[in-house]
Amino acid sequence: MKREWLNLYFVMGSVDCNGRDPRDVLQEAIKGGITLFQFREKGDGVKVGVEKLSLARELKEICKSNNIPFIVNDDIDLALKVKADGVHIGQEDAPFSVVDELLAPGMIIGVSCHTVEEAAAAVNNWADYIGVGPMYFTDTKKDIREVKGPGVIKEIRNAGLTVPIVGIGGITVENAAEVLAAGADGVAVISAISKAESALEAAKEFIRIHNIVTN
Ligand code: 3NM
Repeated sequence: MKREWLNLYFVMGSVDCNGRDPRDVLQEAIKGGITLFQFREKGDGVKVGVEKLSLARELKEICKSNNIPFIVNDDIDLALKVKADGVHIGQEDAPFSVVDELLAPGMIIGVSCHTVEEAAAAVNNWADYIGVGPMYFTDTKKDIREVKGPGVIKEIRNAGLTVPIVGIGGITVENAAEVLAAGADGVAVISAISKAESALEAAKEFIRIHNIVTN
């Protein structure tokens, strides 16, 4: 995978869009400049079964026609069915060795990590990138770990790990620069884009900040 794909990683499911159509929100976010998309259908009132599959297919098509890689959260079966570009797994999901065996060759594997130890283990298992969080408090995910801030990313970099990293959890245009300055390649966000008045403008602002901090 390309490290630049992590510049602005938009994560979203049907319940994250304040009642808006997730297809419209994704299309706006793409126009605003997101570089990677993850379908994460989690929380109360989510779609299941054929409805989940059909939404995944539609979002995948939107990504494909815009050359944005499409990642599926946690659901390997779904990822394979829609021919996703990759999967993202948490520490509590299926073990890496199991996931790796099920995936098609070349698929991206991202792993959620919360400590230097978890990051080192993910790297040993050939994770393509890691998501480190929660950077800040968030209401979007109910079972978040302790908020440790961007310092964890600094620790991971200081331990010599060069793995592609995105920070996640409570990231907004106000604090994204700190996460990038700590050594992240990019930020992963849900609500700051999915619930923004304009997903397009929000995404544009994140990209502007990324350009300032990394140039
Ligand atoms: N993972 P928002 S925090 C999906 O800490 C997810 O690993 C987290 O949503 C972690 O951008 C989180 O709205 C929710 O805060 C991110």
